[in-house]
Amino acid sequence: MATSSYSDKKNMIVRKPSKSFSSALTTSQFTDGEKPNYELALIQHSEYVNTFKQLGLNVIILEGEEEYPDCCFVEDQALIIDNNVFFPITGAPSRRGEQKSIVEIISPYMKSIHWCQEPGKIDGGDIVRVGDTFYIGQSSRSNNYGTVQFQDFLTKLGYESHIIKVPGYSLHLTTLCSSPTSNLLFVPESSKDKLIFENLPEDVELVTIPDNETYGCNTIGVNDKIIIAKGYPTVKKELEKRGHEIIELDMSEFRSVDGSLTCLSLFYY
Ligand code: CIR
Repeated sequence: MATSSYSDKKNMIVRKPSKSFSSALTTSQFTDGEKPNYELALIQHSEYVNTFKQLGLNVIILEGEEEYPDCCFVEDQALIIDNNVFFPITGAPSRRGEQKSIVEIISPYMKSIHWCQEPGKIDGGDIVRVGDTFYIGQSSRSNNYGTVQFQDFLTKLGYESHIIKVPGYSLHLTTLCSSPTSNLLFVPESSKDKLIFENLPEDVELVTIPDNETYGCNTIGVNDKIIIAKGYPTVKKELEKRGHEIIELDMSEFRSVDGSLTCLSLFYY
């Protein structure tokens, strides 16, 4: 999840794809509209989980909920910062029921609990943390009321944050960029001038990636390794050039329904 820092990932919550996964919402941003395969998604999901387990994380695995085809994308349902949680009202009404089980499982571990208020809407997929600066995307899923409420929550926690417009061709901010370490930010070439990262910390290097590798810009840094989606050679090369060890995961089934690496997890410590 894009709100935890590079070093504070110890515990993780994931949810298996549900049997209805092939009906998940999609803009077909990355595909020609083909439906994902549930069985293959389950295999890819278990590889994802095993990777984090091998990296030393304690992983809580929730079962898929059939009435919610998008329920494996837990990132959208809770915005956790230093074990304080802001529960959003997700932008897609069909996904709101997914939150109940997440609230139950996470709340006991949190220092404080906050709730988004109507008419605010915000998805976890619109938050990108770069070091200790947060960028909050306004997108088709996250409106002004929601992003301002979340910004207020961050301010109370002592963090600087900036609202950033997500271009209409992208579902979320995390669909376009990620910060795998506290001083790297990956952005696709043609989105570079559209995403205005105000006050980007001086030690952050912005790495541009060719547009045909946009999906690969979503990465996760954890315990000295960087997890990337399989099939994005420039992303891989740019990270290896900087001395990082890479783990590649096949994400084909999640990609077809706009789901990236970060979308499948929530982290806390
Ligand atoms: C949706 O449209 O809500 C899902 N199919 C994809 C959600 C991806 N989540 C994320 O980027 N955090």
